[in-house]
Amino acid sequence: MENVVKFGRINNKNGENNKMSKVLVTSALPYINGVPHLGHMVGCLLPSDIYARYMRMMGNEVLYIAGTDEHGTTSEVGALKEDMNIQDYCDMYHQRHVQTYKDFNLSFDYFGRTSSEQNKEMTYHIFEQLDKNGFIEERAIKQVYSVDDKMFLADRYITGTCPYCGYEKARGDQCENCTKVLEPTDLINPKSSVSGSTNLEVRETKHLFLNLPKLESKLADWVKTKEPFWPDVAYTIAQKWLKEGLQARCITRDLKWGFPVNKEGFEDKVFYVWFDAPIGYIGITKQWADENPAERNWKDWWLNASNVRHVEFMGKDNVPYHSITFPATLLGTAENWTQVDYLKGMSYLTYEGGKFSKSEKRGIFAEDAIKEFPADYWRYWLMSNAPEGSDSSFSFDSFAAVVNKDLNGVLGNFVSRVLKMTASKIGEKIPEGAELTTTEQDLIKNLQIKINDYFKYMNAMEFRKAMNELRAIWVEGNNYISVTEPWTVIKTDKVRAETILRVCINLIRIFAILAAPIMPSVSEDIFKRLGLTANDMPILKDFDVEKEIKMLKAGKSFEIGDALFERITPERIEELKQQYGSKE
Ligand code: B3M
Ligand code: ZN
Repeated sequence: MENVVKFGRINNKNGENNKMSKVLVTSALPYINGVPHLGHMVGCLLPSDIYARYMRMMGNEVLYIAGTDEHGTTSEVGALKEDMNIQDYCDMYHQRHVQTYKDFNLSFDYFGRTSSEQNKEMTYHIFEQLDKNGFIEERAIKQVYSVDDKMFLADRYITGTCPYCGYEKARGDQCENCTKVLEPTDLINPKSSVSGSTNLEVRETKHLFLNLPKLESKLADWVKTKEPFWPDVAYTIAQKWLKEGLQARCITRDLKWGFPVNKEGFEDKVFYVWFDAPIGYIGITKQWADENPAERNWKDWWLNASNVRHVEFMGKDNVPYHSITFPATLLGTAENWTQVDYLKGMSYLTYEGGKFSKSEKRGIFAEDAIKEFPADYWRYWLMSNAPEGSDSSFSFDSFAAVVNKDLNGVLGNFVSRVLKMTASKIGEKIPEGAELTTTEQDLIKNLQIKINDYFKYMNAMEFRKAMNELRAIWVEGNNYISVTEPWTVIKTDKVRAETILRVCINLIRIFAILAAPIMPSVSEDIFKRLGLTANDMPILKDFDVEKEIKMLKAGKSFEIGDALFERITPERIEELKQQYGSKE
């Protein structure tokens, strides 16, 4: 079979180039309740950042947008549990999200909120269009009302005994034990998981539904056009949903926290969180545009926009919303909205073989992670072990092994060895030396192949493979210095030794450039040692090793600096395991 690497819209299956220069990158919007753990980081936030950085370095115009997903029962219940007013609760958590992402060096052009005025405006507009075009219908449904909590309960906030397997903590939407899908009314001895109250009633209430069946054929046609571009996982999920036939979806809720429905007779209800959350990508772009009037208009990215390639990152479970529900919502408006061109769905990260759990104090949360080690250590480990295709597991043993071996042992060691050797044998300046030999020509050839592969995988968002190439590129440096032995050569041929060290220092620069999307701080740090700034960062497109390896010229001074990475000791690993609740 032909080996096709899918490139989003850059190349289709036939390898045809259809490159566009405006790239709109979005990460699934993290729920506001609670703080993100490493699984959230690697599930959409970090890969989207790396892709956005890489696309910028490739010379594209990038808009990278995300924000907190603030509405819904989870927020109401979260605020209730922390005994806070919901607005204060959201403001506080929004700040914590912002701080954490800043600490992790996520390069959003704007990180907004789904609760913003702009998103409200956008949600109302899209709803009105859908209603006008006949895609909204009223239906009466039966829902569980908790008399003591004074609220309708979302299905998952009702627990009871599963009628199929007898599991006592089954939720109203699904039994975790036997995986049967349930209706809350199926549960034996149901109770509210908000207060534990059993004083529950089934009440009939009127709601609004998005008539997906009516949009189905239009949607199916649209999905079909994506076949050459979407990754197989996303395309298969979308096809499966279409094959099973779409159901109308309820887009309103009996809650207080959310956007009040802008339709007569429904003013006491709010839009369902999954209705306004994806619209949030657009609403948040408008927030950005309103605050940065000098930048482009939000419409240049979203409405009747030309040449925009929209790439979305999300956890696998979010794929149906992004490939079916949201695209159908936009199609139903009959307006020309930017739709998703490529969806990257990630699997899950487990913690030492189990689940991350805040309540059980198991797992390392992003806020704590950053206190233990610099962001780049996490960024590198997470992307090298990204749950692509299948789940992956975090363990401190693996983390320490990767930091010690790849970062400290290969990259860090090469940088310090080369700079120290040059400084002590020749001086803290790039040595003069002579012309390159066939040894260097071979090195250039090998590196060019590996670098092309690295770009190929980054384009295709195959991050684990990309990280393998990056590591292999660093190893080339170590191999080169082992084979050429400048420390021996210098005794008999100083000029040749200088040439080798000059090449090595140029390799350090190349390594820093290539690592920049993954480890931006380390990259900057290396640049500083070489007397370079962000302005010296080249555009990666058409990266030519032959040319790049000659960029740093003789006479330019450098600094050795401290070790780039710290070695993690076995004692430290044990401490971390203790502190963050590892099972062992
Ligand atoms: N907040 C679910 C999640 O974080 C949801 C994503 C919304 S994307 C529009 O997994
Ligand atoms: Zn069950």
